[in-house]
Amino acid sequence: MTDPITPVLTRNWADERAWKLTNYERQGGYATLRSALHKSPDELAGMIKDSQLRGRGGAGFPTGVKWSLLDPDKSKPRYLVVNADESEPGACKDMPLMMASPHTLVEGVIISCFAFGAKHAFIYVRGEVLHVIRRLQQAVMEAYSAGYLGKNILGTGFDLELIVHAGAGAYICGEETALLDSLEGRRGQPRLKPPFPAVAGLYGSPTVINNVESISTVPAIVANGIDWFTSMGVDNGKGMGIFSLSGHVKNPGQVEVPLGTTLRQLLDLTGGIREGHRLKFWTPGGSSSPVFTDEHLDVPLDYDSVAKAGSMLGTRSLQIFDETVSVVRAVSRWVEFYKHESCGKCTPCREGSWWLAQIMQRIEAGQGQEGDVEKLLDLSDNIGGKAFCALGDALVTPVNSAIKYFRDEFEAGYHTPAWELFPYERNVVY
Ligand code: L3W
Repeated sequence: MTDPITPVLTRNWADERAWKLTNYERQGGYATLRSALHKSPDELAGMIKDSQLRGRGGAGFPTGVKWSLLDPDKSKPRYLVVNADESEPGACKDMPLMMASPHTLVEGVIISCFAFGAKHAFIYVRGEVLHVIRRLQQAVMEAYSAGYLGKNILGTGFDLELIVHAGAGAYICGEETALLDSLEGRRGQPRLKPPFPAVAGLYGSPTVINNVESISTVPAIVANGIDWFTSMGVDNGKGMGIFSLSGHVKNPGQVEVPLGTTLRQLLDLTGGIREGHRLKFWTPGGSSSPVFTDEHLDVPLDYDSVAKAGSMLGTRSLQIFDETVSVVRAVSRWVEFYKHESCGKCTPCREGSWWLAQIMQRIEAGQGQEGDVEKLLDLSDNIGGKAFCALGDALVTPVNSAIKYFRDEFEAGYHTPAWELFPYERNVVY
């Protein structure tokens, strides 16, 4: 692999005050918007479809196809909602993107809305990240002052209002329909699909919901063309993506590379596992994805290859754990997280997460009971695919996969606490 680093979205992250409008414009920012507003909306939407850009928020649904599924009835307003509720344990790509380069997202929002005919857009940001909310609000104000937002944008007759909306700190509001409920002022709980938001979304109107990174990629595709974008990545997974590495690596952080790059290559690029230790397990897509091991070091990190290995590519949140970590303890923390974040709407997730957490805690404490592993698997079987939304599947995925690869460690928890098996864990204070 030659020069795999592909700085597109991350290109100006290291620049001084990259987030300021003047600095963004100095780097060519908003030039794409100026040219895009002289193209036809259909041409722009066609470009995104032909680029084969797939959603960067988790599910990987083709972005241009999603736009084309909007209800064609133009009597209702259309909305764009940017899902900036990044809250998955391990996920850290949208927040740095918005901190370093909020105008890339704002420019993407304007071009996208022009392409599919929306006059109102919302960026729904996770409530806990006040610094990101302020940074975005400042960028939006700058864009209004410069005539990129509001009425008659750049004299073209196109109007767009963009609102930054802070959530209240609930993980479930990253699920797109719970996000809509929250945005409408209700308690965030998932809605039944269909109808999909493209038909009946915000206030019952056709709504596109896209992830921050997906929308931020739009200006680059419009500026550089379809061939440029499709020259990166693999079949069915075109372009580049921001991967976050965290945990026991020498250099945690974000790295932007073509889809299909492997963890082995990413570790080579970033300095590898911390000195004197070896990889034990990792997640390809945050805590909602299965636990992978060193068997999976050469799995290309693209949608299809990761699916073949039994996972979703998800948010490309690579959490890396070395041999000092108890897998039981790590999975127990994630299960606790899902129990806390379960919205309570459906029984399998509400009750099941509680039961899973109870069993995980006693195994972690060395007080597991004969048959607990079978109980975990049975419970998982009654939650996965049977919950109202994807949170149920997310909850059981790390449990099932950890048992698959580390069953011995779970069974050792019938008599030995995790912190005795892994002395490093004794120092962990909660
Ligand atoms: C119109 C159809 N639209 C599907 C749309 C649908 C959605 C997208 C994917 O999330 C993972 C999960 C979580 N007409 C359509 C259609 N769509 N068929 O395509 O849909 P789906 O159902 O495959 O996935 P999903 O349930 O939306 C699945 C993760 O995504 N997740 C995402 C969180 C994202 C953030 C973020 O971006 N900041 O927090 C939440 O559940 O892990 O595995 O848009 O409407 N016939």
